[in-house]
Amino acid sequence: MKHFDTDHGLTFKFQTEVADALAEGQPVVALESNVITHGLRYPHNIAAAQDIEAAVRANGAVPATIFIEDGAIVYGSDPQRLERYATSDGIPKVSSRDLPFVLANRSPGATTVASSLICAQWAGIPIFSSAGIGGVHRGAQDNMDVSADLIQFTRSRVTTVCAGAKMILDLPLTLEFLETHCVPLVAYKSDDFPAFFCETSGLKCPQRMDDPHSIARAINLHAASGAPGGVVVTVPPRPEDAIPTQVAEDALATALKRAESANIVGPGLTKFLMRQLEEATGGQTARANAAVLISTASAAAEIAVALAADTP
Ligand code: PSU
Ligand code: MN
Repeated sequence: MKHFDTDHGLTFKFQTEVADALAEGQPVVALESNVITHGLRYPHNIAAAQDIEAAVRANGAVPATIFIEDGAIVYGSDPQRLERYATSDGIPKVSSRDLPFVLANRSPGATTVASSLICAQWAGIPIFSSAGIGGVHRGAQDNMDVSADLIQFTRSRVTTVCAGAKMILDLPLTLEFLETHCVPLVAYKSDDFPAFFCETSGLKCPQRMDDPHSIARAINLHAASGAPGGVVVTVPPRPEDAIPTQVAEDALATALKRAESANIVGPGLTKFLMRQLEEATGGQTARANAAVLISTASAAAEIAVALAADTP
């Protein structure tokens, strides 16, 4: 591990492999840890985290999973840390606004998309991969539940590669929000805005590109334009991993009713709905989730390789 203290009081700890790759300008892909603590169940979460890292490596980049621990931001996993985060019930989900408090308290935390983007930018990692981004929740017209992930895209100059957003969210409103906030959005080798593990969302992405070098060029031009924030790249699920949309919708209808009667709102809602879907589909959604994580991580690594080669 290599330690760095910044003049501003932040502490970074890098796995040697990550520090070396960054120092040499080699491609690195940042990854979130909330999917380990809150996204998937033990032991599937450990297996998925290892498979995601392997997919990044197989496509030529170095994975940097981000953890908050003992007042520091840690880049890169090791077997002990992975086991600890995967088995702990008490490690909280840390979004962007929670970061200063968790760091100040020196308590452990698992990063969401939003907080991972902040941490990635601090370390100079230009690209981040997640399976599903947070979005505008169903019923947001009344409850205003809009993920901080969407706001963070307008602030951090880091590219996010994802499989769109889960159908538990309101996907048309999520797309509207991204448009209003000028977030550059492009589908990789697809026309659709993907609905995570569903076959299709029925919605189109505003842009399509089929070549990682074209995407790298767009990322560099976005930065050169001086516009704030980062590009969002969507990757469709492989057809063999996708779940029929109606199966997921039926399970969700029940899950949403249960969430309402149990008064589950706010940061715990995503996890509650995911667990309900998993039970209702006999584990189908969790298996699809793991598969989608791998296809997004592979695409992120391809784009990271192009970006490392093409960035002026
Ligand atoms: N989407 C998923 N699974 C997840 C999340 C999103 O399919 O676990 C997590 C991600 O870490 C994402 C966060 O950044 O939930 C968004 O939470 P919220 O909607 O509370 O902002
Ligand atoms: Mn929310």
